[in-house]
Amino acid sequence: MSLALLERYRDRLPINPETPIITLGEGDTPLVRSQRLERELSCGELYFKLEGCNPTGSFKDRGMVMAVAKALEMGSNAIMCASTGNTSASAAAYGARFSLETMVIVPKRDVAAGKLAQAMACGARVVSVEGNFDEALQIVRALTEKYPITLVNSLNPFRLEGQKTAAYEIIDSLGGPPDYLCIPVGNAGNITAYWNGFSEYKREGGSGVSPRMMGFQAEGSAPIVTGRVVPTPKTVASAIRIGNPASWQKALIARDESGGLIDAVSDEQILEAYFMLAKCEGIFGEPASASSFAGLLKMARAGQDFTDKKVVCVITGTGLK
Ligand code: AN7
Repeated sequence: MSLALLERYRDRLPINPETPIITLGEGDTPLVRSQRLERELSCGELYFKLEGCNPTGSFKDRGMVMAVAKALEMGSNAIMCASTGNTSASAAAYGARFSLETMVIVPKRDVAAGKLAQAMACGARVVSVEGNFDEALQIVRALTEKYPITLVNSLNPFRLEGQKTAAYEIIDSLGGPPDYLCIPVGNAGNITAYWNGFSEYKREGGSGVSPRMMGFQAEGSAPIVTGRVVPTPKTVASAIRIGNPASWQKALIARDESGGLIDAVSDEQILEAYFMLAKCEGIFGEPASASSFAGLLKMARAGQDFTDKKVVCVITGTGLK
């Protein structure tokens, strides 16, 4: 049996003797080297971090286990989040397992049925609201300020602390950080968390280099790229259909400190990448996840040279939902 994520990275996480070391088997996900796409893109080394292998099928479990451990430590008995789907599935699973009442607020339209099924099967109270994710998050913020319920969206700092463990796993697998990290951007919590992980490693003297953080939003939901809130975000990648990211400013810091970029990819580019990953590599992630590879493809086609570079694309969630 491998150690629980919270145990393995205990020294780097906000864990004290009162924090329960809980687990549902999250983390320790595969970092798989490309068989074909790295040649097609003339990329030195290309890897995919398969976060869909987490217990509820997405990277959210890394942050949720930390946030729920802290909620338990503080004696909370209820958790709540707004979600485009995966966060609600994760909150519901950890809530069920660790006896917390779980409430999730989701947009009425276009949340993947499999994600809602997970939340309902785990006994969460699911409320759909007329409106999009950003409006659902406003409701959750207001309710958790007023009532003794722990907010488990990535505004909860413990979520980002847990999620940074993925950066450490990549460093451990490669023996150091990659040159580029390509990652989907929705609420921008994950890009922030990875950057925190890589920067902490560097500060501790781990390595002189840190990866350029390459974040990708969907064209119809690209507020960070355009610099404007998107009132009615649109994209086939429902997980990242977010018009006003909670970690917007932190994502800009990650981009600028790392010498990276945050760009947009179209729905056609996302779907092309989604099928290429499946057909060429046997990797079936959800459309939002494919935006990381879609972004890399876009850069390579625009002539950016990756011949002696190590690139990691984060595949944030399974395609099975
Ligand atoms: C598969 O579940 O926001 O930039 O409410 O499910 O950290 O928001 C999901 C986001 C990427 C974007 N890939 O990550 C939610 C939610 C998948 C996702 C993202 C999400 P962030």
